[in-house]
Amino acid sequence: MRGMTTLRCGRHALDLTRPRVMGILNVTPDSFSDGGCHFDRERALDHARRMLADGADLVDVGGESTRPGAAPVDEADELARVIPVIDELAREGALVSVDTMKPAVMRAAVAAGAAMINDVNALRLPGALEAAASTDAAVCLMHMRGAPRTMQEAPRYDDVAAEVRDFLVERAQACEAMGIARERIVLDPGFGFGKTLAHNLALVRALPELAAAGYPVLAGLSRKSTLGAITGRPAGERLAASLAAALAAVARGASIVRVHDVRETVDALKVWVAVGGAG
Ligand code: 9MG
Repeated sequence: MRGMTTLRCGRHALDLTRPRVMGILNVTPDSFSDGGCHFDRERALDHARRMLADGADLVDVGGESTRPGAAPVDEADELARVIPVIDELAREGALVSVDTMKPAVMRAAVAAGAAMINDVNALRLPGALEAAASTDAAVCLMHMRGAPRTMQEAPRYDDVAAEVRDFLVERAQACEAMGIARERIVLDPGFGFGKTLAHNLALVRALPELAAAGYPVLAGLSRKSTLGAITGRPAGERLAASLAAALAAVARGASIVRVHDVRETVDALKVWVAVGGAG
């Protein structure tokens, strides 16, 4: 099936004829690779503005860490972290995504100006599908096996690529049945979410088959432990590995990459596009 060229995100239309960059903004005290350094609201806003100036097409604002082993966050705390940041960035004209699993946070975030809901749980919490359907935001449906606290405890699949693809297509169909237009849906294999190194590598190789399902694909490999396992480097020293991973993902059909290092990723993608992309 032919891929979609425009993603409808509320009042924004994201042209996907070239790869797009989602900058990561963790408004948490415990996020895995930036050590919670954007927990302070003003610093978070400054960092978001920096990423946008560096060429980020959208910013993903999260108030609950999803790193392996992370503990859940109270709804009130999550709202207090993300809503003022989303409100300000949206006022400034940015395309803002909210990274949340909670229906109440989805509704409040979109009311505050978020134009995408990024749910690592693929709208599976009770009320999440309804909450997303009540908005005009795009939805990113990610595959996760288990929950962040336990997901890395010996994950097993018979055929990881087929199982992830089937799950995501089933979730996309559930969205469409609730009235969420196909043009608002993005799929994400969920690198590192209940997957071993071998699973993650198989999923990168299988990105063309996922993209062939006909929905845009988002890939998040930036600084992840898979890259640490390959290179032997800690999270803060995975820039080169993250750039290679982003290029590998777009070369296999990903339309959006979710990254920490926006400026470098934007440059790498400019070169990739200039030389003719996948060829
Ligand atoms: C919140 N979050 C952390 N990693 C992610 C990934 O790979 N994809 C998406 N959509 N969200 C993620």
